[in-house]
Amino acid sequence: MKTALITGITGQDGAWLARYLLDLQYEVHGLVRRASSPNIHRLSRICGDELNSGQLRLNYGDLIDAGSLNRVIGHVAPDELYNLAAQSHVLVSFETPEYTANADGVGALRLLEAIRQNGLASKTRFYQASTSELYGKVVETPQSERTPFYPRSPYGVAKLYGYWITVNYREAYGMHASNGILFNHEGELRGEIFVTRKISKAAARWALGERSILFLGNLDAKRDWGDARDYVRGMHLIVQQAEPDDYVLATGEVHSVREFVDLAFDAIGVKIEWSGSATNEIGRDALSGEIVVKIDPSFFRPTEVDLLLGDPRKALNRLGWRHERQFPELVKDMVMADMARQKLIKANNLNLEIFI
Ligand code: NAP
Ligand code: G4F
Repeated sequence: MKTALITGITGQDGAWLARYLLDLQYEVHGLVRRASSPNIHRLSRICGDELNSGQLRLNYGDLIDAGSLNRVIGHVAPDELYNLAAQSHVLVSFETPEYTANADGVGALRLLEAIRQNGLASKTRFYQASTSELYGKVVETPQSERTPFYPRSPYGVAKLYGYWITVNYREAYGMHASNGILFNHEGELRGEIFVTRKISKAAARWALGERSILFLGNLDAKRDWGDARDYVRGMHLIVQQAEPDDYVLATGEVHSVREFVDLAFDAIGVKIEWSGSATNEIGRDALSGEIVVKIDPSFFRPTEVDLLLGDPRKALNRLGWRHERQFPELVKDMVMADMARQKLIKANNLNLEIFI
């Protein structure tokens, strides 16, 4: 039985990766931060039995606390360490740039050092959650492993350090350390302030009669959106390779935020009619004329990433990885999952914060 340690296990990818590894009979450990309210709702939903049985174990620690990382890594001595923990919101990184650098950049270094200092450099394989945000103001399209980086946010810059320190420890100490350069991936466990989940939740509420206006930022931004469950399968494949390396995981398809809105509302039978431009653009229900979407400039980023489109050919050729779930299906499933959740919340008068 292999042992894996996942940082960021309470997040979207961490929860799906835990599920995936548990199904492969791994013993899974997660690093969690202490929170004043329970924040393991994703794990409880999809790994509840294993949490209870002890096949999934949680350890307190924090990426900005080297001592805690040394202790947990020494105690678990994992065969595989997946570093998924991060302050992962791009706009928030402009509000908390120093913290983001500390957790997302130096955090990766702390983990690599903890592996070394515990004498595990030749045992523990390391996966770093790198990101398409590294390409930022893209210098070519589509973006591959050979495309130069040009990050456009404190988040992107912090992740740049994480990327290179992973490469450096691989080269300097012969560690099995790899980067997955992942393009956006979504699903029903996505955090609610990322644009896809914000839209799927708004569509679900609209369908259930809660007709509040959805305020969004840049509708023209284009992303290469895949399904998170396909991407955690790719993370695992990267770590299983004989030689460590860096891989882009992407769908190779691009869609705008506006298209996401169109499809999400289409899933509930509402056609959106767009009018106006820039900050005055409005999306209405074509049938009733009700306003569904408005622009709120506070969601604009000081420096935007206009377009991300990945070239996943290396992952296909070397790992045999490709995304399976198609974009329209992903959007529809997210809306349906939010509808089911909203219905349950309403029917049982549940506390939203704890349930979601
Ligand atoms: P997420 O849902 O925001 O989860 C982030 C996780 O990191 C949470 O478990 C969070 O814990 C934890 N965390 C944050 N700061 C920490 C700290 N200082 N110490 C320990 N844990 C900390 O993110 P995600 O979407 O699953 O993404 C997973 C990773 O992939 C992230 O590194 C992200 O930057 C990267 N990535 C994501 C995508 C994407 O499209 N999803 C694409 C490329 C790369 P709490 O629950 O306590 O907040
Ligand atoms: O959903 P987003 O916040 O994701 P973003 O910035 O692409 O970052 C995500 O993907 C990265 C991989 O490329 C990860 F590394 C990162 O951790 C995170 O998971 O925004 C997507 C786009 C942006 O261009 C944003 O400006 O949607 C645009 N947008 C328009 N209105 C909005 C909104 N984004 C958010 N969050 N909220 C809005 O109201």
